[in-house]
Amino acid sequence: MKKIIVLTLMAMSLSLAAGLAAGESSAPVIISLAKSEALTPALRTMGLDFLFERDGRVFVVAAETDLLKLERAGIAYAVETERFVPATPSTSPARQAQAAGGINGDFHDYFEVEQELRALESEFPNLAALYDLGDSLEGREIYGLKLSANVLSDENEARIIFLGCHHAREWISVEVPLLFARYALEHYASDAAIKGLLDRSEIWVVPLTNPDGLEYSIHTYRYWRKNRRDNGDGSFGVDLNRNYDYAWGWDNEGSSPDPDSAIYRGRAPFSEPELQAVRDLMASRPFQALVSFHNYSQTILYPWGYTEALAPDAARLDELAAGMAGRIQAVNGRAYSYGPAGSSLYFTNGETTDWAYGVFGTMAYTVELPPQEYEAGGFFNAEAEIQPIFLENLPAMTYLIEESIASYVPPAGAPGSGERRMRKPGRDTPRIKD
Ligand code: 0X9
Ligand code: ZN
Repeated sequence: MKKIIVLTLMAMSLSLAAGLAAGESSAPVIISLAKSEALTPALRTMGLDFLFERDGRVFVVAAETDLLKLERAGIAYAVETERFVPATPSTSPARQAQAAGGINGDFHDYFEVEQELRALESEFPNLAALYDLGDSLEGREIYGLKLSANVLSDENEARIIFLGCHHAREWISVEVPLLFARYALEHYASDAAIKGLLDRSEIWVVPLTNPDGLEYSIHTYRYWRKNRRDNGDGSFGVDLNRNYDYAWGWDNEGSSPDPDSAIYRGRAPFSEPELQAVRDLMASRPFQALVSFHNYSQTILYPWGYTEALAPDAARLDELAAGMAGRIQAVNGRAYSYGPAGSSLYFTNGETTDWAYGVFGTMAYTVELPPQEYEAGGFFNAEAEIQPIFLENLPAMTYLIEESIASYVPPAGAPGSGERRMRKPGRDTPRIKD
């Protein structure tokens, strides 16, 4: 568990910028500040967008307003932007020009995610069912693909959910859950272990939680993080990983009340329709485990994120995280750190895993995918890395499903009694019918 302490140096990918669009303030810059005991408390209250620490300096993404705050406080900084050109762009210029997949290359955009999910449902009608969980602000669907043997009947089974892309620029976080769905379905017939999982559990894959943001990141501003809420003051976006209703707005360090901030928490918990969709699904049936994929930093984090206090189930959460990290490392040799989120570089409040664990007791994880460091590409994963990153996460995902099945205690009166028969995701979440 103490591994997480090492994470004070990790390249946490909190955000590179809130992004820039017409009507918004000028482009943010990357700055560095000398780290000192005396300075840390002052910096912590400024709601800064931390990137990482290196050689005694803290690197931060700063908007004009942040620079003013620092200047007023008499804190010296150095502008470092030019040192940070993405090392491994997701697509080469030549690839961009010709890519059949468009400027996003092998990464899926909203339309491609939709096509793939529909294809999976029609190829595997007994194992996959597609649900429309709700609409985004701009009217795109939030899709959930349910994977299970006898998928059309509600069985009393352990349940796990894999979520992707709360943050728009974290393209790889779409790919891992999406590729998992195809892998599980294609291997059901030939791989007894996969068959065993789908026979005894229900796996929900929601690869694209923030479709408006992803489209904006692909077509307008690669570093966009939030959704596309018009905040009405010239700024856009709510951080979907700060808008859940658990410890929402706990302090101004773990999230920001400032609409222009990259970690803006929104006007109220669950103000954002993308998260209402996740909330309604999770409230409709119990989930034993959850993984929300992000990048970057090669880290597995578990509650709490809003405080350094340990969660009641910290020992078990840590044991499962260790199990996942070990299985990941065994594949490509890449080490993922793990530990309680609040002991990492920064706090978060109103965040996914705190909510899932705090409200439902779900064993909930944030998996920050590669790379480990900003200089190794940050949010830009090479297309050639998509498969290796998926394949290294696969045994961690199957392990968590297996553990969820093993520790599942069916509720009284079930199975088959009908007393706990699950309902469909609800009135506003009809099953998709072509
Ligand atoms: O800040 C976030 O929402 C997550 N990192 S990211 O760079 N992908 O934005 C981390 C959430 C986990 N919680 C804490 N680190 N406290
Ligand atoms: Zn993220």
